[in-house]
Amino acid sequence: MSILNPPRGRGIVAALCFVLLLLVAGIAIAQDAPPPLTDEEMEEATQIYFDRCAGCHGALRGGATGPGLLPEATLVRGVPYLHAIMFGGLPGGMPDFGRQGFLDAEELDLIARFLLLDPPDPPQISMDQIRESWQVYVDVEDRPTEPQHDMDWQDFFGVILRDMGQVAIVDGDSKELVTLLDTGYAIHILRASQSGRYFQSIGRDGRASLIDLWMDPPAVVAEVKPCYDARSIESSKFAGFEDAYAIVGCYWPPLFTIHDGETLEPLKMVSTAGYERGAGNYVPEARVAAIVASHFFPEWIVNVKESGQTWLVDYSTLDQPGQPMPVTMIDTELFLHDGGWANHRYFIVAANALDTLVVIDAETRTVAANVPAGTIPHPGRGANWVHPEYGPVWATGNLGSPEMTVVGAAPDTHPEHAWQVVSSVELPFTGTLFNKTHPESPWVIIDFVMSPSPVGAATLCAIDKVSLEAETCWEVPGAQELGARMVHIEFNRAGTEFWVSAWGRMDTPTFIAVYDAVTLEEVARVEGDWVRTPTGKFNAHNTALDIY
Ligand code: DHE
Repeated sequence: MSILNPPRGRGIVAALCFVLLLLVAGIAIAQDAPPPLTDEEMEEATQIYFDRCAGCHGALRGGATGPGLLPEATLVRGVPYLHAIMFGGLPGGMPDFGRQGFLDAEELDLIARFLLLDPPDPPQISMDQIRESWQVYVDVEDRPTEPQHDMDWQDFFGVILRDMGQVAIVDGDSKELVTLLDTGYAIHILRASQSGRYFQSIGRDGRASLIDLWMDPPAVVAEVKPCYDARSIESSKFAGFEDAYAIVGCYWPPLFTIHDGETLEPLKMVSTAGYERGAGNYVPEARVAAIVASHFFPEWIVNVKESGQTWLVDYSTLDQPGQPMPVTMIDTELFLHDGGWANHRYFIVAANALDTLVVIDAETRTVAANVPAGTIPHPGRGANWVHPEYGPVWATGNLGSPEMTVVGAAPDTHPEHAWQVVSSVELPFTGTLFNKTHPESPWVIIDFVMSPSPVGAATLCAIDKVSLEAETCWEVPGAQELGARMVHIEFNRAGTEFWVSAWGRMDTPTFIAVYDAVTLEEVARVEGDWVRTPTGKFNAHNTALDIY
């Protein structure tokens, strides 16, 4: 294990010079008339854009996490500029698609030319289409009434194999593969039902799958595809409604759908297109970002990115035909993205492009505070612990600045620190996507997966929960050699170990590194031919009970 002292200042200066050069070059090579694309090129470019770019820049290219890419912005830059940015990436989180080998020179050129044209209209969807996509593979009455195997299913990890379109169920104890399941394209997240029995997965292609962990082996028991592009899924968790419903949050079309929790039967679809908070501009592409299930009311907290609103969607009347489904809209902030519970009461969501955290009090159903974070905060779900001086705190990493932002999170017991940044922990790299902790570990572990430096992307840091310093950072052996980035931390049920994925290319198996949660020694590697493009991992127990 080694402490790293990378030349951060020099890296930033070099990156700024690169951008400056490109800007100058962009002005020099600006072009007026967009070059034509054939029908085949248009089809290919639309698909690549949808798969690789729409998440950050929007299907309609209006911008959100990344800048808008409409012709008025792209024409003044020109093809070589756009090509260079897509090849090499940018420090604020723009991936280096070319350097990583995800897009070749021809594809980069095609996308650059595509970006000079008006965006094509993406397709809409109807309830009939959603119903047609719905499949129940194992009827509820044919499912087991108790676990059919002896393994500790509450300590199962659902591991996303992103580009394989698969979820691996891995035993947290033996670290053996239990089963491999086919799911949607580029699976994004898993969530667990309140009982922990079911994992729900959502793919970028909008395909939602329900995985029953009690079956031997665990299996996909139902599927539905309510949209073409999605990032979020959650189940109902309020007492009396455990496992009863599921909600899917879509990017395109911009909507959410509600499903039966045990069959995924589609019950409702609600558009989120609407008017932006404040300015009141109409936003046709107001996408659904993070969703969490309240424990205070039978409702989901649904964040609508481009209109800057948080909707409280009440599911208590869904089983009463003819009754209204109340939706309460709160004006919050533009560009809401990901977030998690603080102190099990406050949902903190990053308005990432505004460098702000919005705190929503789930008990009073109001905005408790807006907190300034670092540059482009990206919490995943964040990290919770009790600090001896500041009391309960919650922390996020930042994509664009080398720091972890720690926020006081207990207005009742520590009002003087509540919703204040009590520490900005200095880190060696930018590019953080995720941090995580567990009550049993003295550390908050943080990644730098989007660091433009290969060393940074292969590095993890452990931050002492008391001193609030990055006590130790280490480059994970073997990651760089495999061209892999260390991403997403998850603890086991007991909190004695944490797992981190080495996210590499589809053609090469990588590994998941397992560390002792106290000594930080690497204790195991999950390996095998099946370990390809692992990203997020979700422990059934910790995910069901929001332990992070
Ligand atoms: Fe994610 C969470 C959106 C890129 C892995 N990601 C989320 C959430 C949103 C989101 C809205 C919160 C869901 C919730 O809690 O309900 N992610 C986006 C994007 O729009 C973005 C920036 C670009 C895109 O095209 O998708 C994006 N995300 C990525 C990645 O590149 C990652 C690393 C790998 C991948 O899947 O492509 C990635 N995102 C994750 C993971 C989580 C996540 C693992 C859940 C973290 C957790 O611990 O809960």
